[in-house]
Amino acid sequence: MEKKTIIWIIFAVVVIAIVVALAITGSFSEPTQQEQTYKPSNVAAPGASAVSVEGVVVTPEGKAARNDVAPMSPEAPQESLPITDKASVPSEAIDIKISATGITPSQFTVKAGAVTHLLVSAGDSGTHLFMFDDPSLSAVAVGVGPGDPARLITFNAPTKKGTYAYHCDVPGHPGRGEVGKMIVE
Ligand SMILES: [Cu+2]
Repeated sequence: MEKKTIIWIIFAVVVIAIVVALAITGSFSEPTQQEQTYKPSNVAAPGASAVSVEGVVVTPEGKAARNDVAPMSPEAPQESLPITDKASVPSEAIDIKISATGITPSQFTVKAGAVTHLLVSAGDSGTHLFMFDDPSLSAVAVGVGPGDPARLITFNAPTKKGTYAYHCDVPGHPGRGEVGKMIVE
């Protein structure tokens, strides 16, 4: 073998070793962050997930809630009990109404990572299911039936800026305009 070839092989092995070492340390440091516990501080509405003083939406165990799990699973941000008295809802909550004519607002803007409250209700006598298109927000979903009072869900907006589309997941409903987008800036 040529000397040059051997040098290249050694170089490649060293690079691979560094990449593997970085990957291992990365995967070991991540769970530690996930395991961090927070002290629940505020609850926007009974039944909804609490928010810590640091502005992290937490599970009852004080772990950071996850937006990318199945809706209503223990790690997910929880939706509130039906809200009959809207006076108690935080003024910054985004009031989302879903009906056969569409979702209002069809667009809203939030700050990256910020605590976000969505107050979801049906604007007609239909059944609707608010959810985001992106799997990274799969846990942030709220179902409302005919005549149901509004429900509130509190979650941390994505830290990644961009546009996150939402829709009503009842078959046929997106086609009649039950869609919209959340802009994270
Ligand atoms: Cu719908």
